[in-house]
Amino acid sequence: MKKSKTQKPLVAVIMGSQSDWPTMKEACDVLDAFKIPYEKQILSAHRTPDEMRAFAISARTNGLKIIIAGAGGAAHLPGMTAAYTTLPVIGVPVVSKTLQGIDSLYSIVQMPKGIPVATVAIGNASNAGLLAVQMLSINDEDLAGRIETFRQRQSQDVKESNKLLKK
Ligand code: RP5
Repeated sequence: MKKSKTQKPLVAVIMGSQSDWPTMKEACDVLDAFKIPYEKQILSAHRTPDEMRAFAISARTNGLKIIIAGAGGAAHLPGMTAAYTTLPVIGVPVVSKTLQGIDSLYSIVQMPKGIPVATVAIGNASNAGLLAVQMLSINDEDLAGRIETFRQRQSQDVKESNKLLKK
């Protein structure tokens, strides 16, 4: 599957601040590697709450399938976005300056029953990208095959590392 600029985004990568971009870029890198059309933008639950709400409310009708949301500190963006849409939201706790992302993790992972956010490890936006790709592969055999190839290469890399270790 070729990604072209005219393809409608299936995934949205949103983040609370420009300072989250170095982390969230890793999710975009995975989506690029699997040629998934996506959009990205800064949306803050605190600094731009109206824009965040408008985005989340219209996400499904805009053709999006999955939202990856990253934030740090009082990381309310993934949970608030999830409150306004029934699309799956994957939360990325971004490392924070004072509490190293423990605050971000707790803010994102401790959602109340009824409004889930699938939370990845602190700073692991790459896994958020992969999880999104795997969700999309539910209805896409070609994509499922490419994930299988990725997994095989990953296993092969471990085997190669072992060979080097034993030399
Ligand atoms: C959160 O506050 C953002 O997601 C970011 O991780 C954190 C710090 O934001 P900046 O002060 O760097 O803009 O809303």
